[in-house]
Amino acid sequence: MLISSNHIESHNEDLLKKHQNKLVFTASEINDTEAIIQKLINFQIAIPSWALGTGGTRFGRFAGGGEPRSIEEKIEDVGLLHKLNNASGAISLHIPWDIPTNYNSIKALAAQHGLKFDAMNSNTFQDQADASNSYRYGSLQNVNKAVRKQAIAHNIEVIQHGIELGSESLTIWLADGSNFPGQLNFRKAYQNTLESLEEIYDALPSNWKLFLEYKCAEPNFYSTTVADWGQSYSYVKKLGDKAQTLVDLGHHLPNANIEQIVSLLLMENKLGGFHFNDSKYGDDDLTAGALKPYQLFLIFNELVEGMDARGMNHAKDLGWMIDASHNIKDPLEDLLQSVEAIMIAYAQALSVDRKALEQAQEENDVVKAQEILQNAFRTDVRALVAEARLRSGAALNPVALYRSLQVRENLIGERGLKTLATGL
Ligand code: LRH
Ligand code: MN
Repeated sequence: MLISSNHIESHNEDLLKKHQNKLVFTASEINDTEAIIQKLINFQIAIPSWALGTGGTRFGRFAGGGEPRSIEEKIEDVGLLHKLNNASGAISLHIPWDIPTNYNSIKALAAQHGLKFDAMNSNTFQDQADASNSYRYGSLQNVNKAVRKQAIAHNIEVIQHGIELGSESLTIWLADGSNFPGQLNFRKAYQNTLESLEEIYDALPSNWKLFLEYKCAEPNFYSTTVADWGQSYSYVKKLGDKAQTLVDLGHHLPNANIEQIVSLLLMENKLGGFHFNDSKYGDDDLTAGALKPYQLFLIFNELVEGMDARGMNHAKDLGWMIDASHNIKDPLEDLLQSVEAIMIAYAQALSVDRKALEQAQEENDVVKAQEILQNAFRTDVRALVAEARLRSGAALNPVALYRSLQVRENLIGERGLKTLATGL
């Protein structure tokens, strides 16, 4: 299904008056709205290829219908999102869930939808049917050298796919760890993992980055070999400048101060990027900003402060990706909501009066500092995010247009009810 510019224009016409009134009011409340709108226009969030179908849990999966059956249909679905919000200009592939067979036709199709290929993701947490070795007891940490070699070879193969598609980064998330005390020698597991990562690092092209994603638990429930920011940092520090840490918001122990972790990794120039989502209990992979919008704002507040302190380009110098799984929502509506929540948090962080905040902090005026931050969080910036879409030819209200055009119904018509997308 294709969404035309006419669809967008007639949708926007109906909403324009109300939008312009809100924009005028918002511009009267916030300084530098033009600069903020321009930054929002430049800000692109990569969509995970593994989150375009209905995910499930071990207790069940409730398919929604019209799911993409191939990498081509996944690119079309991300193209739909990008047409609606002009903020989803990249797709992040997961190998072997999305092995590109014909690089040129895949690249041409992506370009047709205005999409780039963001970080490639390897998978050494599932055994492939044709694999000679199992990852049952881990991959890069495994006591068995043959298993480690197989996992290293897979990551190098993923880099090759990425080079062909124009990607410039590899995300490695390792399920490796243990379920019981005594099962693993932590020192040897660390050493095996480091030596294996060094071989993968040496295979990176000069302009590539390696993002090492940490996670506190699942699928291992006693130890995880890259369990937190400190362990990921210790690996990427040893590997070299092309290696950085990836922060998945759902991968922390309860009550972790993620915004402080972000601030430190930025200072160390070891922050590579994000997997945005939200959670209440574990790695719930729910819609970004759905449960903890203030935390998402505080993370972007540290990002804007830390990136400006280093003169970094907000849009280009970090990997902005969503990593979610949709059990009951329409995957495309869920992703539109996540992009919106991320854009709102970024716009709120850009509207913080930094000079006043710095002065309040220098004077230990704790109340004033909180007032400044919460004023930004409590300011409705949605008109700025919508204006950025309007100026870049997208929809003022993407979810509303998605529904009024009956996109899901059309996809079900094209693909059927029982289609199953690869991924989570
Ligand atoms: C692990 C993770 C990782 C992906 C997977 C799909 O929980 O966040 O980023 O490889 O989800
Ligand atoms: Mn992730």
